[in-house]
Amino acid sequence: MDANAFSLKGKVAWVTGGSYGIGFGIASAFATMGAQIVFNDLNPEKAELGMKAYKEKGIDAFGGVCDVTKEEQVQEFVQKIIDKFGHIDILVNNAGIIKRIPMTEMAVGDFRQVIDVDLVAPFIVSKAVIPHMIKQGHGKIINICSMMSELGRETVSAYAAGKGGLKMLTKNICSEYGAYNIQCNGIGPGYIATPQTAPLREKQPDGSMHPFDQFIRAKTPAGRWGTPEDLQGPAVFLASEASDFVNGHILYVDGGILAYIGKQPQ
Ligand code: NAP
Ligand code: GCO
Repeated sequence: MDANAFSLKGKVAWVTGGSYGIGFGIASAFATMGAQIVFNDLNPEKAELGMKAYKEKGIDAFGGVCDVTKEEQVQEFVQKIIDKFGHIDILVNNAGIIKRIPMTEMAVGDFRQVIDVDLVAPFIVSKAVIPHMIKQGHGKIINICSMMSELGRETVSAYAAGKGGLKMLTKNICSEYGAYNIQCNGIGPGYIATPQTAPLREKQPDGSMHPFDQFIRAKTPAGRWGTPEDLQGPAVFLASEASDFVNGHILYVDGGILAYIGKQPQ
């Protein structure tokens, strides 16, 4: 095996929604492996904060504001990347939202907004980037799926539908563009400690653990929440030449949740 199989030297990697959280963790690992980082955020202040955070880690990232649900903004942002760097080698469709509302109480607009960000946006962004990957003869797309690409739970109907759809979009991009040396895979994180899951980990008024916190620790053989750092190795693998014959695969990085019935009550 080539000793540089995991290197990302000379690659341009766009991580959508990469100002913090999982996206920032993955982008930081890509930078360590030599990639030029590009990221966007919906919110100018957060994009600013992201720039600062990358700088503090010594990463010269190219960042900007782009709403990934808006096709025109995405096309303009892709053109900015091509004008600046000439190519986009790696795309991570990371930007995502969740709304935890019982389905029968959920407004259609809320359902649509989650689907827009978690499923339609990866379609929009991939559709804008793939022609450039075809032209250059290679490309890596990594879609950030979820446990909810495989499992349901109360209050997350829109998110599960979006992430389930994202799993199949991943397989379809593999099917349609694998012939152009484009590999499209997913990463399915388990429960990761980021702002998105902060409400599920909040200490109770009496100082005890959030019931969901206890639940997840019992459902995870590792007995802990994951961190963005836990996703870095798998992401580098799927972004590098080491995975050139891996396509349409969802790599679950979940500490064993999907394999485990859950800790029996003591
Ligand atoms: P997060 O902390 O909520 O960060 C999400 C990022 O996406 C933020 O930077 C957010 O920007 C950005 N974003 C949202 N809507 C956007 C839009 N329309 N255009 C551009 N950027 C947008 O989430 P996270 O926990 O890091 O999760 C990242 C991804 O992993 C998501 O797809 C999530 O569904 C998935 N995931 C998370 C977990 C977990 O346990 N945390 C597990 C499995 C999968 P703003 O801050 O400006 O809103
Ligand atoms: C939830 C959580 C999960 C995680 C993640 C699990 O409310 O159940 O937010 O959805 O974000 O997707 O893989």
